[in-house]
Amino acid sequence: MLTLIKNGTLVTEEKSQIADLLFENDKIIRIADDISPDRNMKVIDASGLYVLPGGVDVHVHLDLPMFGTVSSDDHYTGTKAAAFGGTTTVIDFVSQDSDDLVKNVRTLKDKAAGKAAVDYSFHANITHLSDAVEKDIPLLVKEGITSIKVFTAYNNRLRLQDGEIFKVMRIARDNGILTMLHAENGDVIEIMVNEAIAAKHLSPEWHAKTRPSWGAVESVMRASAISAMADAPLYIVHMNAGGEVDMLEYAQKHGLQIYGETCPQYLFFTEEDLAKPDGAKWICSPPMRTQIDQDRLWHGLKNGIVQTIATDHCPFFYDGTKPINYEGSPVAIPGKELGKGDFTKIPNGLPGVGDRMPILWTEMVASGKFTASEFVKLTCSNPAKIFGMYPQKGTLQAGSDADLVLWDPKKTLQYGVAVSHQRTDYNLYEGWKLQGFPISVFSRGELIVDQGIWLGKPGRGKFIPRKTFNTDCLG
Ligand code: DUC
Ligand code: ZN
Ligand code: ZN
Repeated sequence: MLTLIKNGTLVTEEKSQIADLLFENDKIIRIADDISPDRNMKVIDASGLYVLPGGVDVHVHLDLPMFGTVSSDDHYTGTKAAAFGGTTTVIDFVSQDSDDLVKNVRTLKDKAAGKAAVDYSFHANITHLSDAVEKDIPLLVKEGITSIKVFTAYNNRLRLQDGEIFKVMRIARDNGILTMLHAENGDVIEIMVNEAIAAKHLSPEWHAKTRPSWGAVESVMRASAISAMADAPLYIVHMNAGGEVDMLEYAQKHGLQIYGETCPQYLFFTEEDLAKPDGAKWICSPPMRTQIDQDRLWHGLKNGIVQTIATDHCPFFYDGTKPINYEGSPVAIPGKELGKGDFTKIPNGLPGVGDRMPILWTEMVASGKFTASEFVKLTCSNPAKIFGMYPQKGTLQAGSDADLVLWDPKKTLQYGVAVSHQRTDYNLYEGWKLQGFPISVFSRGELIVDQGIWLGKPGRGKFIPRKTFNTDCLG
């Protein structure tokens, strides 16, 4: 089956051009100034529309057990929400539930397979190190998994010691695996949380006060130094503090191969949001910071210091005692109310996978601050390149998957929970006025969202085995 998209403005990380794009079944086969339609082709007139590669969100947590509940989007609802927002590939995380890393991966593959509605992959968390685990890390590559995440926070749960991180990075480097870092200072957090509890400082703003940004800054510096000593590449997830950007820039200036990711919540909100009556909605780890931090993150994005914008999508209901209507049925999942009166019991995480592309388009492209190509670079192509999926994902090229978004730059709307499809009862961007929105979304050539109508199905998404890390991935 051939489909011709005519007269759209095609956007890649390099340029925007009015051109025609032809795809056959699941692959783009030709891009040219003028492709003549023939009678075998379905023709779509995209005059006045942008044609973007499907978004690539390399940081989501679907169906993740936490705080005695579970993140409220599973591999179906989360990938459906992604699609509505113009994202057609997501990367979730495999928890180290046992020391058999391959078994953990296969269990999550089985769980996601019947549910995912867009394509997906996984990173593997390494949260406990032993000789057996060290031997298992290289086996991840055969499973199609070429990135692992380590933590300098969550003492006695997820954290590795510095020497262990050093060892993991060397094994990763030798096997073409990219190490990712959750950068916070676990020791300081533990002390400050205990002190806050003792002093009965239990409201949500204490979540940010007990996780100071200096901990994130020193952790980025420490891990950069470890990556230098291990001669291994490093990717810093969910950057939130201006000082992290400073450290990243310092490391990059010293020739280290270090990449950075931030997320919309760190670009648009501050710790003051936690002090609102419904501040629990903004609780995530790391927390949001200050306007100065936001400004430095934007500077990092604009100047190539920070390479990607993902979401850390990990939604919870604000009030999980009250059902919402989801696909015609009532759904209620315990959420932020679990921590009423005690911030340490509020599930950490926010919705975002469906919000990312529309919110960022409005704030970056419609505002005139970034070009459409810069937007595509940060949300599609750089993530695909760094994580071994390019050019299958993240761009428009002959041979790429036909993951396409027809984006209407003139469409205006008031955004919020009624528009987004994330399975939760609130939206952080409630009432925001948006300019520009995805109207049709194709995943591997299949039209899955059309003018607000859902045409996708659970289980149609495929696991994408990823290539090993390429030191030259960003050229
Ligand atoms: N942070 C969150 O807020 N939730 C899930 C995982 C994470 O790193
Ligand atoms: Zn993290
Ligand atoms: Zn995360």
